[in-house]
Amino acid sequence: MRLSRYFLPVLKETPSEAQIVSHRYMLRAGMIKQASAGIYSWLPLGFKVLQKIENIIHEEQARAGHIPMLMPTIQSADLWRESGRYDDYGQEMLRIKDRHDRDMLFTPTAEELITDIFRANVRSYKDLPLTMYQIQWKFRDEIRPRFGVMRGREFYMKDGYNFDLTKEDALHAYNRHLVSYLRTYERMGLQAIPMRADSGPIGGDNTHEFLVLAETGESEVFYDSEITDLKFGDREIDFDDKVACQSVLEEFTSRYARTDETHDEALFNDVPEDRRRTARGIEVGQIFYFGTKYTDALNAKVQDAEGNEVAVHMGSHGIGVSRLLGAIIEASHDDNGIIWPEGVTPFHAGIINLRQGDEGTDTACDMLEKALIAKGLDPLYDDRDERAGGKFATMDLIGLPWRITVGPRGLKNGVVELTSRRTGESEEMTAEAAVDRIAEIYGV
Ligand code: P5A
Repeated sequence: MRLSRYFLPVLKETPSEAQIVSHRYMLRAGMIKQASAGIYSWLPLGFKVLQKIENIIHEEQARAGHIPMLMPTIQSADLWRESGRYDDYGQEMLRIKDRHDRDMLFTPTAEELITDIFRANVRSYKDLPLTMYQIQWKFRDEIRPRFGVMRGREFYMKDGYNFDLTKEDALHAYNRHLVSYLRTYERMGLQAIPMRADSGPIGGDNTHEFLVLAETGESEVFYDSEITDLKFGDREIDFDDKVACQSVLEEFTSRYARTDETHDEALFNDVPEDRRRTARGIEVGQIFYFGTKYTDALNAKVQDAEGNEVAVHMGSHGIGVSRLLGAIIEASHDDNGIIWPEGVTPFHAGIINLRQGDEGTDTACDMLEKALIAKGLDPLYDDRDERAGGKFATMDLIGLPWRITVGPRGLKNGVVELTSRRTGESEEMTAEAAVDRIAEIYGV
């Protein structure tokens, strides 16, 4: 992509309404624009990162054997009356009337709708286990939407739902989601720590939230510092292996780690004092096992092997997809702007032409751009007729992890400069070597 043809409305001034760094940088880098309180348009750069995040989630869900689908954002109130949550949800639910005066709502979550689909189609234990998920917009009329995409009213969520014959199978689905989420967040360059939490309006006793530690996080968290040494890494796991998934759950949840909703001072005091940490965190996901709460309420039963009608065990599992952009920026930035982890960067590398209009430099940049594209990479070429300082500032702000700088002086010696956004370190090399290095970094 050529920057001269792209839509990147970068702001020079720091927007006064933005109180935290991720919100500031998302506005300044032209990623989002507020449409109304807690509701945003996703401009091309923001949309690109959102899609990268979405793709990682789809790939990891496929790995765990979960099936993608899509449900509507507008739902009838009837199902929610059946489950009893129409009244429970209170003012957070955006209620709408259609032209026939029927009560409708904008979905804050979809346990009822998926259970309705399930009961209409599944009758036998032979069709279980079943886990389906979607990535879809949600609406919660938060009292105080704030911090940009961190606490929106309209937000993008991955929501998955498992249906199992027994509690044991449903707990395996819970563990499978925990493992799959650990992988998902790590691929985005994040450490998200599973912490015991409160289930709120979703229900059930078994629930973990995934928290990214950050000073600007909205949750207060208490944990044993040993937990921050744990990494899932690239270990292979068979998602059908109950014992293997359970042992990952035990590894990642046996140390003390709780949000303020479930914090227990006495238990916390059992952690050696030098390892006790109190901090703040951003909740980027939550998993639940709630048994037969919805299948009982909506009478969703299957026949077991003996022909008995039995209620089905369920859980649901969410990832705050749009919130993740904010969380990643909170975890990875400096004074000059965002530093995208390679896994989610909107463009793989930036090309800066130091002398736009100089024939040799323009040709070298064109060739570099083509060579990167030929490798399957997606570069952003700053071909604007602007001062070098302005180009560097924009590139730093939008946070591409790698930058190739091309100027007449280097070209005279046959080299360009490859710079890491994270370390600031630069290295001179031929354009071919720079392309190879970037291809190697991204594994293409
Ligand atoms: C799990 C999936 C649920 O709704 N039902 C379906 C369950 N869980 S949850 O914890 O309430 O939400 C899942 C994740 O969505 C993100 N999130 C938000 N992101 C931005 N703005 C909001 N207002 C908002 N509310 C929730 C969080 O990351 C949460 O973990």
